[in-house]
Amino acid sequence: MLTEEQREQFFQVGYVVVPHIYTQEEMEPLRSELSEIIHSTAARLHAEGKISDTHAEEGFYTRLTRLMDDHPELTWDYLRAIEGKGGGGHTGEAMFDLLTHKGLLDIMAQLVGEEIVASSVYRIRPKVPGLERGAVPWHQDSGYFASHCDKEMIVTCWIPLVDATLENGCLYVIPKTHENGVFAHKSRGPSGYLIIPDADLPLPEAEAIPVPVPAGGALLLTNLTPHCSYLNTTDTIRWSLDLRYQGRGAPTNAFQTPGEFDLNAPPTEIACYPPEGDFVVRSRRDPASVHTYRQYVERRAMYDKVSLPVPGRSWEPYQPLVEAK
Ligand SMILES: O=C(O)CCC(=O)C(=O)O
Repeated sequence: MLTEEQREQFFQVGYVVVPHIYTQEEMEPLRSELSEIIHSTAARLHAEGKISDTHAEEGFYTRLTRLMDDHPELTWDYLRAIEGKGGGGHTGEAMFDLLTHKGLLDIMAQLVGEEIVASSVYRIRPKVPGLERGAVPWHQDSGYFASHCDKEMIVTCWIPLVDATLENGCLYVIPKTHENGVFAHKSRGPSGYLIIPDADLPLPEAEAIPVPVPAGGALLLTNLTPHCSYLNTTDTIRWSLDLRYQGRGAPTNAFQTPGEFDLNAPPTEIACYPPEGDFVVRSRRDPASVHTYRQYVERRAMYDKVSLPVPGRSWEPYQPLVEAK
């Protein structure tokens, strides 16, 4: 549970670090699930004649690096396999166990109340040394959500599976800037990230704070807290999860099918991120509404098959400033 001081820091400063949520043993099944995905992807690429060495002798913190070093053009084959197809995300049982971990949900209840919906926007990030996509530019998570949700609280739980340090690419935050709404984001193109350009950052970047987090601990952020991360300069992979939770009062599609999506519905009925399926992880009022593992997998798969628009937000393309000669 959060202390009163930690809870206060979260709401007043926009972030807080909780040093222990998952034990090493609790994280191990997900590591195994991900290792198996890497193994089967490498085996498939080998069978297709695309790679000659599957680096089977390497472990969880180095194997992807070797595979990507050999064949950078296959980077997305691995990333897609790990992240899950389309909007579905990885839906292994170990992932579900971490998403619904009692200790984590007890903390979420302190921030969003006892009726908790897991945002479908959760990610698994293997920040491979030197991988350009590993560096995530300044943004607020609300930059990715529909604008009618800007005033809702959606908590990001950023959880490293290894100690996150300055060297391997921990997150940076800008404290006390989460009460000023959503800053202008720009789009970096179809596969790229959103970015708040330097000139629009609420503080000089130099005043941002790096936030190291021990393995299994969490950095909790509001959806309006600006954050970013830089390249991993070590020789091992910085694995992390980012999970998101909201109260049931915030717009959600946890009780809809993609076929029921209606762009003209009242905003309260349009999920903050409609292309993916939210799911209920705790309800004191209606325990029967909590999605089981099988229901969660079905919901995620259902949304995988469709492509729904995010209403009300279209950011301009990003034009980097070109220095005058
Ligand atoms: O893991 C990272 O490096 C970036 C994560 C992030 O930006 C997020 O969770 O919103």
